[in-house]
Amino acid sequence: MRCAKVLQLTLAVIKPDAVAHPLILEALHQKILENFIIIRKRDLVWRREDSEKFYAEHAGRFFYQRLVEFMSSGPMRAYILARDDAITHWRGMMGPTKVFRARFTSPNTLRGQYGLTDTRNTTHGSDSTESAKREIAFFFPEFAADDWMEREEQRFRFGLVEYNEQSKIHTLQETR
Ligand code: 3AN
Repeated sequence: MRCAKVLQLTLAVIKPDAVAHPLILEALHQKILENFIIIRKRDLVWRREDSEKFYAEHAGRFFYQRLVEFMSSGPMRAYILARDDAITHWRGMMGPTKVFRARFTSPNTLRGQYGLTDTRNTTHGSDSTESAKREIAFFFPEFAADDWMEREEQRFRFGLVEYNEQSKIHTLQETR
């Protein structure tokens, strides 16, 4: 994938409802591959405290307990994704938060296709550059996003990017 515009990073998560189904997980991974450079990928399980911390802004809302329990109920997969306008692009692919609305108004989105309920809605995506930075640090504490933008962004934009079938991420082909 070659891109003339500056690459933006976003955090994408495949939630436990989708990771529980290998075929859905694979379909989502393929959709991501068709649209993004995959910078990092991590499979993980949250403790309840992780879930509470991540969704602290929703504390007190009627769906909070349900959300916190669900997000720590099983394995999920997080990605750092890159492309131009990555945040908006991934959120567009996800579709509306509410699955029944998504099915009706945006049936081709990921939530429209695979979402189960408003809580178990398949994917998460950062909604701004600030939240992308915070959320990338939450899932990938060792990843220095500012350094990546400074040192790697142009190399990924103009270099030869290849997909590694084993690690399921993109890497730069070394130039000799
Ligand atoms: P989004 O994930 O689309 O950015 P947010 O940030 O408003 O949506 O909500 C975070 C998560 O909280 C959603 N992904 C969903 O799992 C859950 N959630 C939001 N609104 C509702 C709702 N009305 N009922 C149940 N769960 C909800």
